[in-house]
Amino acid sequence: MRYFTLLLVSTISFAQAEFPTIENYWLQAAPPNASVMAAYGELTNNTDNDIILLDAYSPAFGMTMIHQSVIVDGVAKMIHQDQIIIKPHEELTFKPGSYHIMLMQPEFKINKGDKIKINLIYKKGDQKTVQEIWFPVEFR
Ligand SMILES: [Cu+2]
Repeated sequence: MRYFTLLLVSTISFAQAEFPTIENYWLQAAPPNASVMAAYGELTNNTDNDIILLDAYSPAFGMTMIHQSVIVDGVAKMIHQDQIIIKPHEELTFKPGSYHIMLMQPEFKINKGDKIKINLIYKKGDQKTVQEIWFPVEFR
């Protein structure tokens, strides 16, 4: 009589946060009393899955949005982005005249040389994940 052992291999999967790498990131210094500022950077998805950027939040500002600047019939407009999908091994570039993180209603005076926290918020399944980045304030 033979006895067989049934080996059950259980695969445990869990939602692991996958973030893009961020390079060359900065918050554009503005004149004193500016009510609107913008932040930029290069996000690269080095994973094998889509990364979905939903939103941004900074405690240093009353309101933060992800925008894309476009020119429609010769008029510059900013379009709010509900989400941006970064495909595997592709890059999303935030730069002047294009995608940007729009920062409104600064809570305090923000100077060149400061570092300002911006949380980038991603969609992962039913959950949201947060990537905390400290953006240097620079004149460029
Ligand atoms: Cu904008």
